[in-house]
Amino acid sequence: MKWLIASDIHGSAYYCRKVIECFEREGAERMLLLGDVLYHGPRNDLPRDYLPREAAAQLNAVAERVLGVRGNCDAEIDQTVLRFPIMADYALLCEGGRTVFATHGHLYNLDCMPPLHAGEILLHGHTHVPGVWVKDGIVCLNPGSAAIPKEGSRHSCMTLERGIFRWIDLDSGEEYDRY
Ligand SMILES: [Mn+2]
Repeated sequence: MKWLIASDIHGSAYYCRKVIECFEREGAERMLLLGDVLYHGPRNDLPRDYLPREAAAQLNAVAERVLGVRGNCDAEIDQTVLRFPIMADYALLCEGGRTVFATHGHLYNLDCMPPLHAGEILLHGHTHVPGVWVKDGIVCLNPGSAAIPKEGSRHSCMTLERGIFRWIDLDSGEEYDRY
């Protein structure tokens, strides 16, 4: 099973389209969105082509293959326009024999770890900075932000297949890191 993992689209129709193009190009079976899907949020500048209704329509066109968790910018009203679930604080995947705890990152993160065990994976967005961190043997992975990357990072998403995570640059479509 191949996953496309993206976070923090924040209503950018331009980068939402890039995520879906990456999803199709990579041949992933499911898309996992780690929250902050439609609303830009009061702390962010507007992303490129900030058109939440258009982003919702793009995602709804592939909704039967999309799963989501709730970000701190996702409200009940956002769920009413999206045809896939986004209101849960976390989702658990078992992939390649490993437990993956997928969440937005404002509730669970390196400083507030969920009850995982060494070798398991905490997957979150929220910081808009891609990367890998390890704490007490738990691997914490961040795909970065599709629309509003921070700290000089790229417009980014990730794939997961057979235990391998690959970071993809959404502008070039190229892999730029893996774990
Ligand atoms: Mn965000």
